[in-house]
Amino acid sequence: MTALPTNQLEAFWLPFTPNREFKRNPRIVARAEGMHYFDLEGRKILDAAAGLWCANAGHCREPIVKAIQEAAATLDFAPTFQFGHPKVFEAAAKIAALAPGDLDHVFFTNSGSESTDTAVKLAVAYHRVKGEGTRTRVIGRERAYHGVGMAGISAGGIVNNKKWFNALAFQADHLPATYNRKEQHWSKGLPEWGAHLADELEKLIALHDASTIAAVIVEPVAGSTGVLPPPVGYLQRLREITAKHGILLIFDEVITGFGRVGAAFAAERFSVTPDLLTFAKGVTSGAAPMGGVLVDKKIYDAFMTGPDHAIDMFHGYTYSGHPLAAAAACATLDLYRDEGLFARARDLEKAFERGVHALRGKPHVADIRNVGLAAAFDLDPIDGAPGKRGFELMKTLFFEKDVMVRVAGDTIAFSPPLIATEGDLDEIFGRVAEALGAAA
Ligand code: PXG
Ligand code: PLP
Repeated sequence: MTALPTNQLEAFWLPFTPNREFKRNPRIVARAEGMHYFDLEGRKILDAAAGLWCANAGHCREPIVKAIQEAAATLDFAPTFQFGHPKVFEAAAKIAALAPGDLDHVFFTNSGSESTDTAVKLAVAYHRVKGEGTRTRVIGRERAYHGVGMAGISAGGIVNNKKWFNALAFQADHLPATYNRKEQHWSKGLPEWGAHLADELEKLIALHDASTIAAVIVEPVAGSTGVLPPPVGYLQRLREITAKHGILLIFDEVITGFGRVGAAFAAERFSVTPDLLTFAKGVTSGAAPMGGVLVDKKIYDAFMTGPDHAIDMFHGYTYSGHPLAAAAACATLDLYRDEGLFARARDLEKAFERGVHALRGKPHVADIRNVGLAAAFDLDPIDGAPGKRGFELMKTLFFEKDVMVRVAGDTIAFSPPLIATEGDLDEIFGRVAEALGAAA
């Protein structure tokens, strides 16, 4: 097959995509292996995005494929409401073993969005079972992405994801974004400027009172809005302030988890342990849908107090801990360990940093940021057409330079699989440099 039947293109409404434009000249991938996608005609495309921040182990890795095949043939589905199956316990134990501090328990979901909903519900419910039912407010941050569920759009900080749904969302307040181009221009890794922005939390607490606040949720590194690493000391300060006021701290590690920042979690890399930690994507290297929330022991224990026959938390998804996803997670986590991929990401970080910052000075490149194996650059917007320059560059890279990147407005993001070689990184940034040059 060299093209999709045109009568099939219409039915699928692609998420977060301009559908009419897409369907005029679709970007279709049909196969994947290691660092590459292949289109319908077999054209090889270098994956500089791990798909969508997912395939940290690379694509179609044999141990993961085999685990899913075996699971499908052994136990297709089993409920986790009132029943269990071996792989879901194994997966939870492996994930908890990777997590810092007392993050000892895992509540499974199927996506990052469900993980946000779950974490927020657990936070509010925790305060209630502790006798502090007035703590219901959630504090998010400007420029945050926590998915598209109701908790995600309420706590999130992206206007286009919120504005049509305000009537449905819950009331949340927001910390200021940590990015400031004037103060942080061209910084590599964590910017020096900005730790004081965590003190804005004290102002929100003074405004609302701690007794009304359940949790603060942040991405340790904001991903979707352009890879915004936290200022040095910022996360530590958020941790101190939340602890002082009895507010739970939630890290959304849907992107930063499982090696993306050169450690199992950003919590480990930055030595700050939250009370709840959400994950998805890399837990299965994207090979099966799975997400979840790592829960501190004190929170879990607080729910284990009712009568023996009574349900301790009224929450869960039919597919929480699905056998295929659980098998994929176990195989993925073993692969990360056996190939030392988190350490590999850390080792590659400097070469990756050099590669992306070499784009400084190319036409229209306005700023560049990086941490771990995540990086992004902003392009100057075209007057009157914000997002167009980024969109066109993404298409040029895909169709003419055989590279897949992620675009968000006029920002281009990179998050290659952690199996990338320095040669792969040279290829990626070399081809991007060519495309930028041509766009001048
Ligand atoms: N939290 C964070 C921090 C995320 O990055 C979600 C929650 C939601 O996960 P689900 O599985 O419901 O999509 C995400 C997802 C991008 C991009 O362009 C990022 C995500 C998803 C799609 C695109 O950066 N992150
Ligand atoms: N809608 C209906 C009618 C259902 O029966 C269920 C689950 O049983 C759901 C929604 C929720 O689906 P899920 O558990 O996959 O989130």
